[in-house]
Amino acid sequence: MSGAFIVIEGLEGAGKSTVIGAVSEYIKNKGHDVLCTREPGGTPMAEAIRDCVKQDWSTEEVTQETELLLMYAARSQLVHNVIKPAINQGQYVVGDRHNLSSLAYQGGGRQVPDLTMSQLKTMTLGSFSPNFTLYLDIEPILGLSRARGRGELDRIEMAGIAFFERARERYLAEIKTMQQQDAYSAAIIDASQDVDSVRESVLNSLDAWYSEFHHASRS
Ligand code: T5A
Repeated sequence: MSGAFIVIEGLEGAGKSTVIGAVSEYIKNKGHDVLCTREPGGTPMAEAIRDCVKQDWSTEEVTQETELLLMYAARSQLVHNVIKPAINQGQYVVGDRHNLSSLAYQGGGRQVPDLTMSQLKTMTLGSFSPNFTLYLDIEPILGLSRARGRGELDRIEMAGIAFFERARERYLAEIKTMQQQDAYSAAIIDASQDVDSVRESVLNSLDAWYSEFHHASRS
């Protein structure tokens, strides 16, 4: 039996890492093996790319093309070497970020043209896409203040507020399109709530998706 790919998305400080444990726990309780991944990262090479994209290169400008290509290089390594093999073995993969992050940050935030985004996606992932996306929606000001409370901001987190407003707008637009194509493919969670309420909303949405997914894969 094939597994599934569940992705948690959202801006900085939305609470993705905070809810990932609850998502994994839910899936394990349903009797499945779970593998958690993060992007960029998740293989030795992709983790090296993560360090590279997050660090501040001070005097050297990181071009938006470099940033974009590094994100897709890391994703290609992870999907090919880890995610697809795990799903084929029946595991449920829970991803902290995936392709939607690139659409939001590089497509929306950095304003990389749509054609470039879709060409790169097709080249590296083909038709591969998550079974379910949980988008934790938060105003950038609140998310960034949470991220700041956690420690120093990295290179991407230091982009201006307008960058994150554009990223959020793109997230919301993409999620809307996904839901129009398949109502069960994605859910929006109000991430400005307290931790317990966010967790509860996440689990309710996950439960609705799981019932539908399980039902569809049995019939
Ligand atoms: N990126 C990534 C791209 O530009 N393009 C891409 O294609 C990809 C894949 C990744 C960076 O790379 C960029 C996006 C990022 O800038 P990262 O370290 O993985 O770097 O960054 P984030 O995923 O954004 O990690 P964060 O830790 O900032 O966000 P999380 O995981 O959403 O937030 P979390 O859970 O760590 O929480 C942050 C703080 O808030 C508190 C937590 O305790 C923690 O202190 N918190 C709450 N406080 C109050 N109420 C709640 N509901 C809370 N939930 C969490």
